[in-house]
Amino acid sequence: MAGAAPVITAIQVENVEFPPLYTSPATGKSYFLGGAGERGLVIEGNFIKFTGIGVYLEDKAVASLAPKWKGKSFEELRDTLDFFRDIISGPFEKLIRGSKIRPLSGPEYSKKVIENSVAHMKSCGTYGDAEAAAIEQFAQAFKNVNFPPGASVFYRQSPDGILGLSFSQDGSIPEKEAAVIENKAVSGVVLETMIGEHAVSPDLKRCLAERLPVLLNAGTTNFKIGNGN
Ligand code: HCC
Repeated sequence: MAGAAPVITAIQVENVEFPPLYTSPATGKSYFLGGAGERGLVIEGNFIKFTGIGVYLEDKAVASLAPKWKGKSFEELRDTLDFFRDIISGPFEKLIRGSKIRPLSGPEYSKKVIENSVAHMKSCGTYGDAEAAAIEQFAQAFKNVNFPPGASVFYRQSPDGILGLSFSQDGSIPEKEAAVIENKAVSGVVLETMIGEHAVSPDLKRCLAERLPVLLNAGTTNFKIGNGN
């Protein structure tokens, strides 16, 4: 039975704020903020934060994940790859927002995402000609993009193997997607590189493992928006 409406809050990652809910003008669907975290790199011994990544899930993700994962502790979820794999490949849409903390060009940013994505697909034998073509389409979409601090890429990963890309100068979702890539392996691999086995943001994994139990245990997506206090 469903309990009280769970409170869902925004998350601040440095200068980037992730709102608790989005309704996409491109799909008309509503998504809630599962978690957010930083992606940094160690440069000359210093950890530099480059991007904030927010993972939004279509409301029906709660019903999909609850049977297997409700009642599990934060630590258990955080340390269970299978939990993250169910988020990555579950039958619901994901909307992933990558926002810049520091300025990056589109090619600089996409090069890193592509390196990790191709390495993952090669390691599990899913990288063939179709995937190479899809990755080329991905690279092209970023070619003329520039990301000042606060600018975002939105990845819409649909469960039928489509990856929609859109760009905005802030945290708003554009009306129109800049590219639509139809490839099952490529559609899921971006989120895999963020929260899978070799995740670029352990901070994001921790955040998902902390927040999702509250929603899974409540068993409803009748959210109440909170202010984090
Ligand atoms: C991924 C997904 C996201 C990122 C990544 C790999 C990301 C990129 C940050 O790296 C970044 C930082 C410094 C650079 C270029 C990109 O958020 O010079 O699989």
